[in-house]
Amino acid sequence: MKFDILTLFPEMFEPIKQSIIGRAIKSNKLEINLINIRDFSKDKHKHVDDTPYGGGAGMLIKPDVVYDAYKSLDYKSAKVIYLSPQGKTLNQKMVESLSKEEHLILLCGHYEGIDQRVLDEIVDEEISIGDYVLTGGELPAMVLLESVSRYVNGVLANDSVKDESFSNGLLEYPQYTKPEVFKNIPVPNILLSGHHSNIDKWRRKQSLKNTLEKRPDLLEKVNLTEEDKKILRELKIKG
Ligand code: 21W
Repeated sequence: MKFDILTLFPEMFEPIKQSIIGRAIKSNKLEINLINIRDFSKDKHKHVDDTPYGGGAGMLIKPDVVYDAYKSLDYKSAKVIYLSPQGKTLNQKMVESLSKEEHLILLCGHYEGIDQRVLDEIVDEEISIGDYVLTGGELPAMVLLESVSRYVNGVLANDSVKDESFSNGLLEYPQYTKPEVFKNIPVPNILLSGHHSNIDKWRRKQSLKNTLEKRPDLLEKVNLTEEDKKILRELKIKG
């Protein structure tokens, strides 16, 4: 999978090229290209922004500079994503769906934003990472890059993806390792029993309990079996 990232701050992306993502780049499962929008400036002082028509604070990135940076890419079969506070909030469904794309172009804004005309011309999808204010789209682009890359075949050991929070719509069950007793607290007995179908049942119940206590909103969207519903009724009665 290929990511082209259009940004005024390509250096911000250095750390993410390490670790799991770094390994996936080396084994050619991921290709990440950083494009400095400033390289497409039209003047000798390398300006990329200007004051907004109609007045107001701050500066806007000029449309022609962004357009030329975009046109320098092989954009024909790519999906262009603009990281923006006005976008749809990223969730795991969107992450999984984006991981099926061959080529994403991520456009990061800074300052007060980007001239609307170039956005209307090139952007396919506008995505936010949550309702809080950042100074630019770079951290959101890294969040998207990291979350989507985990779903690209061969980037992660495969079964760590399917078991985790949000993939089945529920929170995870608690996990334990050695020692068997810590501060007088034993590991739940069932986990030492070797009875795998009982362990699976116990874990499902713990997932439901965790979700009911911490994120009850998730229970509305998830597909529950009749057995799940029965367990939830009992958990609600016990309180
Ligand atoms: C913050 C850009 C505020 C624009 C009209 C008149 C990308 C982000 C960002 C930023 C404004 C994301 C204005 C969660 C985020 C991002 C920088 C508002 C002022 N517009 N997800 N005046 N939070 N943030 N513009 O901040 O670029 S995805």
